[in-house]
Amino acid sequence: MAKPNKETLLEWYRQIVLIRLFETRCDELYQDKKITGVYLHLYSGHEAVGVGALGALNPDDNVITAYRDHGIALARGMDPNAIMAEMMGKKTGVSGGKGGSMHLASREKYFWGGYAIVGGHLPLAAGIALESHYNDTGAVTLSFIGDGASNNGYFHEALNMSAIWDLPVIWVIENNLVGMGTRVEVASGQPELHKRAIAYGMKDMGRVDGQDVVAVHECVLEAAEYARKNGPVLIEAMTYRYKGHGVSDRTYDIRFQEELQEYMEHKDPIGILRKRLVDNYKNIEPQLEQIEKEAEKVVEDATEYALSSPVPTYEDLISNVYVEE
Ligand SMILES: Cc1ncc(C[n+]2csc(CCOP(=O)(O)OP(=O)(O)O)c2C)c(N)n1
Repeated sequence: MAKPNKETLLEWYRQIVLIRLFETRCDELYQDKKITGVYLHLYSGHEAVGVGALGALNPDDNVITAYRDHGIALARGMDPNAIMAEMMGKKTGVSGGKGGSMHLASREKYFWGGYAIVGGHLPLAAGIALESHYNDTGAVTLSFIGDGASNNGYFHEALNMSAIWDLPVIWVIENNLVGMGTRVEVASGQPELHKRAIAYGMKDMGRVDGQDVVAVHECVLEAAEYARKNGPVLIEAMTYRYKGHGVSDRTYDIRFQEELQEYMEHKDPIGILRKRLVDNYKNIEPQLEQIEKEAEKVVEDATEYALSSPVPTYEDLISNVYVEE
């Protein structure tokens, strides 16, 4: 398997830094009440999973996830301005301001959302893959799954169906060790979640280091090749959440202080990729700093765009709700 070249690594660096800065800004905007709602689920800490996995797909492969979806939308190449506008419920948002942070989606990018019901998107992933299989399009569907979501009924039904029908799905469990506040070993009889694959008779790709974008990319490339030809695979990407379940959980950093510090200092996706770039390419620091500066500007521009965008009108409220005859 060819190793990613310098340009690819720099592109991944750009995406990972952009996601981190975007999420940090969202957190601030929530505290300032510019983004409202009960929840806002940040992807900080998980970036290498989304970027590495989506980098292994074709543009017309399908992607679906749960509510921790901002980083996935950015990694799929959706417009940061329209994503930020959606956060603020503005008319210019990706879902016209009617979805909010948990319902980002893009038909053009084959990104089908953004779902709030834990595990509710998993049967949808199986359905999307059934369409590709039935019409022989050659596309795969990649579905992200929380470790907590792997314990609900949708997971069982969707994975089982994908196996009996040989559907081209890559199931990626993002194991960040907690579902809201419950540790995975307390919630799951078998805490090595990839082993669930055995129960469904599908290919078990094992655990991958979800903090290392290169490792994730390599694993998903292999998974995609397999799934396109043979049917579903299950991957468990080991990752870590840097913030509370949602931004309203402000004591998470204190409750998980030691573990969090360990990840931020030694297993940070930005730190790991930065070190790889610095170790392999001479005098690359100025380029990395330039990327960081540009990402800051993208986030600031997106914030300005969203703040100055109009809110939806009454007509917008009832559009795309009823079939027009
Ligand atoms: C069916 C359902 N049950 C409960 C909830 C409340 N809830 C939202 S997120 C969550 C935890 C899910 O954790 P996990 O799947 O590990 O994803 P993570 O938040 O770690 O990304 C729960 C219980 C919900 N939204 N839907």
